[in-house]
Amino acid sequence: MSVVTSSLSTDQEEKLLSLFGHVRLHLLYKASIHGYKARGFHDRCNYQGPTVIAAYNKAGFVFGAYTSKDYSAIDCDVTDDKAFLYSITERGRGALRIASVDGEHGFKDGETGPDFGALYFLDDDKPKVLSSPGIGFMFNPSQMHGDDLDLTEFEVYRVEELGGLLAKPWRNVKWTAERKQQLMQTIQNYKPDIHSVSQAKVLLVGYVGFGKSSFFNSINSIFRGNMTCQAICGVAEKSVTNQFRTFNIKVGKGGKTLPLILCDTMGLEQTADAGLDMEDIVNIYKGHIQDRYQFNPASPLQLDAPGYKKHVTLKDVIHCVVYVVDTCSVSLFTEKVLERFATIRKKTNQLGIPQLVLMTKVDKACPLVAKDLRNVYLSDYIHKKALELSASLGIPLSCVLPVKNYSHELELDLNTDLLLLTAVDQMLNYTDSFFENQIIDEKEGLVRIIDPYNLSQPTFSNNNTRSIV
Ligand SMILES: Nc1nc2c(ncn2[C@@H]2O[C@H](COP(=O)(O)OP(=O)(O)OP(=O)(O)O)[C@@H](O)[C@H]2O)c(=O)[nH]1
Ligand SMILES: [Mg+2]
Repeated sequence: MSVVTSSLSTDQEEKLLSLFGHVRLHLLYKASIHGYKARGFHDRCNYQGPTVIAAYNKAGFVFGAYTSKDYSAIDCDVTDDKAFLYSITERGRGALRIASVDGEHGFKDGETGPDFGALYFLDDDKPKVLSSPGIGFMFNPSQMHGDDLDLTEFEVYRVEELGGLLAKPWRNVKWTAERKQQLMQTIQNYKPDIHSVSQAKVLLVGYVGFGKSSFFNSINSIFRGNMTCQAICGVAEKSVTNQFRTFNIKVGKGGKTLPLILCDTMGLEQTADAGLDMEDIVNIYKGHIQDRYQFNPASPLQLDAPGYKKHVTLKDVIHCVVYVVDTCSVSLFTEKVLERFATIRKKTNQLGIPQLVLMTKVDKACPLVAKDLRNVYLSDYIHKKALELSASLGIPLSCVLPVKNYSHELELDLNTDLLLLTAVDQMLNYTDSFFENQIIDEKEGLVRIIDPYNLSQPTFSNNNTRSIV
């Protein structure tokens, strides 16, 4: 998903949020990117539920309109007793809020730009506002927009209720140092059931900027005991990671290597010719792509290319796939994004690879969680997002793991570590399921093992162990 960022300053955002209860704003439409066109506005903002407009002018005003009703362009007058106009200035201490004159005036829902009567935006598909105080809403024009009707930017946000805290957590976590030690030991002692494989190979897949590289860095930091940044992270229009990386993790500096390899990939993108390609994903799954392979979105790795690893064994293939999703983006998934996930899931299912979902940035998504990470399974909002994600990706809720990655901290934090380690523990459990699925036939102490990739001939072992050579 390409990164379209809000033009609201922190101060402006705070003032705008003060007009509501406990809400989050999701940017749906930004005219400087999507065009000052009524059509573009309706394509992105229709049927989105409650929305708020933020129009900017050179005079330094941010002003607009809130409606609790859908835009739908069906040419009718919409009544809305919750609609209001507002204005924010640098100088003003708070936000000016104007309710409608009759207490129920909303907007005219046609194919034009948003028309609240007193304020009519994107007039004639131009960066302009028509101001007619008295039609539905009454205000002083110099207070509303400083008499400057030319727009420098125009944005529409979905307004999403955050809710409060649930009476009971939907998952139990022991927030103790003992539990952290226990998880670290379990992870260090992990041993795959198949003798020829010594490390679980877990692949992180997700859209640009969702937190894949940060997850590896966070796990690496926990086992190192201090902050690390081996994988490059950041925010950019295109994927910051453009190589395939298979990361080993050591316990302490130069210590024992964990029985886990975290594989970081380039991010997925909306356009077909950009970001990680489906063919490359399959090649990664099958173990054909080597560490540090430089992705080329225009052309997936060919069979005869130098980076292509022809001879692979079960230790080279991916044993567990983790879809990394930014919690803040869950309700903004487009049809295209969902289709892309469905295609990847179908292929992953065909190859019999277990799948989990890592829901990152829970701290950014919910202020109650930002305040205290232990609210993660109590936050109504995070619970709703987990349910929404599970439904839209078609993955059971039990496979959805909310985490907060390290992003700006200088020191480790117990609660952050506990969520991250719980996620890794679950990845190893799922990896076991992958290995267990290799066994299809047991008789008289003989264990027959197959692999979905036909990497080696099915073998028989008569020593009562599950082993493959
Ligand atoms: N607050 C917060 N920020 C996060 C979290 N995870 C990642 N970030 C930030 O999000 C941005 C993107 O993170 P990356 O780890 O680079 O994302 P990525 O999925 O590897 O992105 P690409 O390599 O570009 O595909 C960085 O600025 C991170 O610091 C999180 O859990 N909480
Ligand atoms: Mg990355």
